[in-house]
Amino acid sequence: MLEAQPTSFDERVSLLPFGSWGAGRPAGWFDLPMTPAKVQFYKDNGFLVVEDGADPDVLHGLIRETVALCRGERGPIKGVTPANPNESDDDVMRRYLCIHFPHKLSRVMYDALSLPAIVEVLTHVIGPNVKCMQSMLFIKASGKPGQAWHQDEFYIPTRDRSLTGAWIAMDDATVENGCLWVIPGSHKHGVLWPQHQQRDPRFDCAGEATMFPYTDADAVPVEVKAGSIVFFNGYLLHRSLPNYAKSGYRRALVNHYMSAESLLPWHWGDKPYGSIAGLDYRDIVMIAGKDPYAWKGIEERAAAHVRPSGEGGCGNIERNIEALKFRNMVLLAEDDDHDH
Ligand SMILES: O=C(O)CCC(=O)C(=O)O
Repeated sequence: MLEAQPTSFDERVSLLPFGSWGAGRPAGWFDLPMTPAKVQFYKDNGFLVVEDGADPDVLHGLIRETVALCRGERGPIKGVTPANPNESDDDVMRRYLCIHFPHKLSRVMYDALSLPAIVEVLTHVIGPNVKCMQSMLFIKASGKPGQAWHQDEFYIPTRDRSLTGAWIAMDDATVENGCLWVIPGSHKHGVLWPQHQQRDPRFDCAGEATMFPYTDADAVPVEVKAGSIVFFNGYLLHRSLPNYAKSGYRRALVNHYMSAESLLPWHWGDKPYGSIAGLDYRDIVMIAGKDPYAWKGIEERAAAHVRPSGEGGCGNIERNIEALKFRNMVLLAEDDDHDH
């Protein structure tokens, strides 16, 4: 468990919930529809927030599904121990920091990939044809660590720099409970900064971006109300700090998207392609427009799994293969049971 109190916030930052807002919403907090000025804000800063992007029904559904996934009630998840009936939802949720690919098992999480607010923003900042390749469910109970500075394109390499995250806040996310922090404008260099292995106990991620021309003082907290959606560019430097609150969670469903025109050379280690230029991860969900590569079909390349502690980042090939094998093994065993 981490210490209850943070030690490294600088004096600019209030620990009172939404203390960073000052007199009102900071720049970049918007309603829909999108306008050229909002798109420009995103281009200049690399992020924006849409308040009420997920309505209360959607939020309740996501929270219900989070409990069901953690209890093992939506099917096999590598790393999830099915809960026994006398365990409380809290006891079960506290076991997991992050579950990758929840949309593979939960219809509600799958539907949340294409919430109207997400489609509206992404078709403005990416283009008319948008695909999703990943979802991650952060549960982050009180005491759980954050994620060190990183850029998502370091992990999910698009060919046209179109990677965009949509981070759906399921609880109010505050400085105290470990909201996102971003360095506005840091995406504009178009550079992927090298990663080093970090051992800071505040962070789960093993890797941390280095050598970038900013300091922590350039970062701003992105405190948002539950139901807000934070959109951020795949080159934007961002991190989160631990959940220092005495109780509760900082839950968020984070989905990643890109332009459907770009191939995606991601998780390809198990595929004997001739040239790196042809690599294209096809375990995708189209959320807007047309898929120019529909003729390739869709492949099953990943299964839901718990992110092992200390192995941050947006997944890796070994974990995906293990998760798929685990899921297939459980499903086969269940089939056998039914046959006998
Ligand atoms: O939600 C968090 O704590 C970190 C999320 C993140 O870094 C990401 O989605 O890339």
